[in-house]
Amino acid sequence: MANINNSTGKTRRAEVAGGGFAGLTAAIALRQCGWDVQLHEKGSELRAFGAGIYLWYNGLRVLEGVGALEDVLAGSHTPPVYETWLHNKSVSRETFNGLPWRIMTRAHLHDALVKRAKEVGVEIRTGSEAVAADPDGRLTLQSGEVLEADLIVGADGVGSKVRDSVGFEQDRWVSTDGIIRLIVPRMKKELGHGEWDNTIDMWNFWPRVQRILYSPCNENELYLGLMAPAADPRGSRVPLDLEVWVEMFPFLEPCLIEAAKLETARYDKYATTKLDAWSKGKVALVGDAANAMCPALAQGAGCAMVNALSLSQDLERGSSVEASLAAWEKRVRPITDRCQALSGEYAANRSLSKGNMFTPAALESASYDPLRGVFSWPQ
Ligand code: FAD
Ligand code: 5PR
Repeated sequence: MANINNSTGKTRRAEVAGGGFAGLTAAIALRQCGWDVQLHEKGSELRAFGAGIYLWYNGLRVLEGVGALEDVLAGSHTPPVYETWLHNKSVSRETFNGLPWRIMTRAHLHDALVKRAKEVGVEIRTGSEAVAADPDGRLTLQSGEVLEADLIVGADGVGSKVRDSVGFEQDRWVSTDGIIRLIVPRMKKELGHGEWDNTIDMWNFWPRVQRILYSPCNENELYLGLMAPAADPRGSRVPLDLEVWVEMFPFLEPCLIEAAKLETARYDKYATTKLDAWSKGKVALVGDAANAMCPALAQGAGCAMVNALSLSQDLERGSSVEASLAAWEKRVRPITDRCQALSGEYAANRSLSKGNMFTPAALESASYDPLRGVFSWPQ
């Protein structure tokens, strides 16, 4: 299906900067609508950074829409229960009224999207860094090359050069808590008796603030998020300070020993970005470039993917690219804004430690179905 530019008579063309979850989703969705799409990734290869990721119904529906759901479901996991512990006692066991959700490694999700992008004919350029964009529809690369297009998508993450070159008013801040994220072997046998297929969010405020978010990704891989305040030198140390973590979580020792072996571990603080607008002229921003958020509700990638897919829907409906981008932001941004605000509040107040915090408001964005434009799931 060709998607024709009325003034040039040619198939409409999009240049996408960034090969993360947002850029790949946008590229596939546009391509499926008949656009010619070129995706630029500054890295020398397409790969995912980080450890594990949660996707909820919204993200899973996007995957269905872009034709990558089957690949993602194979080799990922839905825990029977999302448990919260406070000082090693269970305070809640949530199942979200049957709302579909899934945990996977980031590499697994990324591989599926890359495979699909290639299948549908997205042209992928690695080692290609975008340095500037122009609302008239131009993307400038580090190499000096200038590309003209009907649409420029800035999906180049929280430090977006596309965004900063165009100039948006922005509000950015960084949190006081941070996290070490790792993938380790499940070690099921060594862990012994316990509901180790569950997600378990283990909070401790005494004698120190330390939390482990235990998240099985599949039979073999476990995603661990080890949280401590940035001001705690031992809790935030990488590679891991094994002693301080085993002391607090002795029952996880077999996994923590594996975690401490990982030399490449990083401690990351949470970044939030809020912009006055998501688009200017023919330039649209998606994902962390537009709305990085705290991870408490595990919705950064989910919202990014919904917004990337929705962009292609509004471009199908609208008259000009500029008008479609404005309509897109008006339609989907309130969902992301509410999610970002609540996620930030939860992170600041460490609210998840209370348990039963996945209220209908907290699950609003997670329950959005971008294919039908409604907040409901099959029950
Ligand atoms: P990125 O993943 O940052 O991708 C940007 C890509 O662009 C990269 O490949 C980069 O190399 C490339 N790039 C950068 N600059 C340029 C340039 N100038 N030119 C070309 N390419 C460029 N979300 C969830 O949905 N579920 C979760 O469970 C979850 N957990 C999280 C846990 C933590 C601790 C954090 C911090 C975030 C979490 N998130 C989660 C949020 C999620 O990780 C992000 O929102 C999501 O990855 C953003 O994707 P993106 O494609 O916008 O950006
Ligand atoms: N949920 C998830 C997550 O990865 C984090 C948080 C909540 C899935 C951070 O790693 O509260 O920070 C959180």
